[in-house]
Amino acid sequence: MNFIELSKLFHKNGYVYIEKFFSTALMNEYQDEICNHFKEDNNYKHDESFIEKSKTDVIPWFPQIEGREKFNVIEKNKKLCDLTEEILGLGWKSLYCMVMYSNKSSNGQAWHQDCSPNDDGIFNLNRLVYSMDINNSTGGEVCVIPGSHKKGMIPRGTATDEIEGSVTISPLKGSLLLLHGHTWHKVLPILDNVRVSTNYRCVPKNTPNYVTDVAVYRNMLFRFSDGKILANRD
Ligand SMILES: O=C(O)CCC(=O)C(=O)O
Ligand SMILES: [Fe+2]
Repeated sequence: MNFIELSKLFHKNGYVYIEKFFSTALMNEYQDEICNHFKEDNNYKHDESFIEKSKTDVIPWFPQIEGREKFNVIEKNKKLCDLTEEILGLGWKSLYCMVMYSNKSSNGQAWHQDCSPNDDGIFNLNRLVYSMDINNSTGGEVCVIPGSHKKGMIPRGTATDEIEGSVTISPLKGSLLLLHGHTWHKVLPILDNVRVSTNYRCVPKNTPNYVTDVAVYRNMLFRFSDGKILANRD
């Protein structure tokens, strides 16, 4: 695995997808821990108006805040840290680990950017870890627009309008998707399975911790900290 080449691909396309980054044994441990947690609590944490307007049907969980130490293993993984440094440079920092859980037959996530693209240098990096296979029978594949991290704000439209040039990624168990926060991306509807992904978000040096507080959807700007629609775009 050549980290310099992977970093070049990331900066060119706004994402890079790598299979077999993590062992199956580790992925099984993650998947079990996550599924056990959601067996007890799979209520939506976002309010109804956000779910309706964003067409985002996902339940976030921040296990490290609850002291779940297993989730430190990937954050400290040397290979992941070295690749992150190759991409973001010295002085990058972890933000948090966010598990995303979706029930069967739920909507996935509409097209969005995780943060405002107004300043090229201010962005988050999603380090998405997949502890299960995701494909066209489970649903929940990830769609990205290559190079869109350099194209400014995602075009206005309804939450679900299609965008030309989309590439669909079907992540395998053990894979890693590094995704620039300005890249236009979405998650397809979930079919006959629950869907789990774990995101180790991080940022380059001198980036504010709240960088992902306002996400950009085709139909609105949404602020998570107080659950407010900051602007309508449709
Ligand atoms: O769960 C995924 O595959 C992608 C989720 C996403 O949009 C994100 O973490 O920013
Ligand atoms: Fe996202």
